[in-house]
Amino acid sequence: AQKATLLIDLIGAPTDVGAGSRGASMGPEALRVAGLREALQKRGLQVNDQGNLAGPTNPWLAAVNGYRHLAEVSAWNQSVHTAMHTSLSAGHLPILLGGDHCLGIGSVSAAARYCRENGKKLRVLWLDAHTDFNTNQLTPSGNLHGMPVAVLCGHGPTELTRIGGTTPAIAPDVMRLVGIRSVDEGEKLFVRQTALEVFDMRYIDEMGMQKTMVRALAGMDQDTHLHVSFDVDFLDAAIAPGVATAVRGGPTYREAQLCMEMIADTGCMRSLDIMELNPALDLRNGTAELAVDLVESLFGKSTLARS
Ligand code: NNH
Ligand code: MN
Ligand code: MN
Ligand code: MN
Repeated sequence: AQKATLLIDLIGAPTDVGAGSRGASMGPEALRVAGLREALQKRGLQVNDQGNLAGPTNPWLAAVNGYRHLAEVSAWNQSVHTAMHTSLSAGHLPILLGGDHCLGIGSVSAAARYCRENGKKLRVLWLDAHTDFNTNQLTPSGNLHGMPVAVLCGHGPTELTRIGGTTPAIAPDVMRLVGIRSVDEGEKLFVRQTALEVFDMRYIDEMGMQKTMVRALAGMDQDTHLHVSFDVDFLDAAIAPGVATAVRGGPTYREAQLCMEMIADTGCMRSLDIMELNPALDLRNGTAELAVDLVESLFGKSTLARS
């Protein structure tokens, strides 16, 4: 019932300024070409494509003080934060079309601020091969797309940690990371010290995706705002080549579908990021089409459900 009245805002953020390879800047257009708007409309949703946000170009410079392109990453995240927060405040469901995953800072902080202002509980599902929990001390690359979870938890440069209005933007216990299989050496210790709730591939292999998602979604109720941050490299490298940091051993097509279907079943998802899609590395836009297919499941498309 709530679905019929939901208005979806598509917000494009065409940048790769936080990544280690160029190309995620083309992600928003590839998702549009793959039919994202039409797929959502077919689910009975109203969709308003806001077009793309503007921001600085990628200067492609070396890291300074352990960060690449900090000023540019900050500018892009400010506009993402404002656009997502404006959409949420209008009662819409924003979908951020990335863009690299550094933009999760602006996006999740907007969801957190909206929850604070409206007395809602926040849950964040971080679907990713990586924990994205590096700091400038720990990072092997200086790329800020490897740091958004740490920044959101208050670990990072103030120009990024304060974007949501409070520092930290979120408590670590609202986060659930699913699909993890690539964590840098220093990052591992920090993840353990922080007691982040991580469902890595070992866990998924042993328990299955069904039990994994029951756990990751446990404790939510009708006052919970669920934000899903979907890094497309969550998916197994063999089915999703269109990402810069593909890692083998990820969720299969069926496991990913089940994950999305179980999120849909909660009825709690109120904001979504689709991140790190890199059309320069994709094959005939197939990874974009796969992402759209999975997003349909996130919005309730399953075999026998009302089409
Ligand atoms: N952990 C690596 C780094 O910090 C890679 C991060 N890349 C990602 N994260 N794509 O999702 O540089
Ligand atoms: Mn990521
Ligand atoms: Mn990743
Ligand atoms: Mn990534």
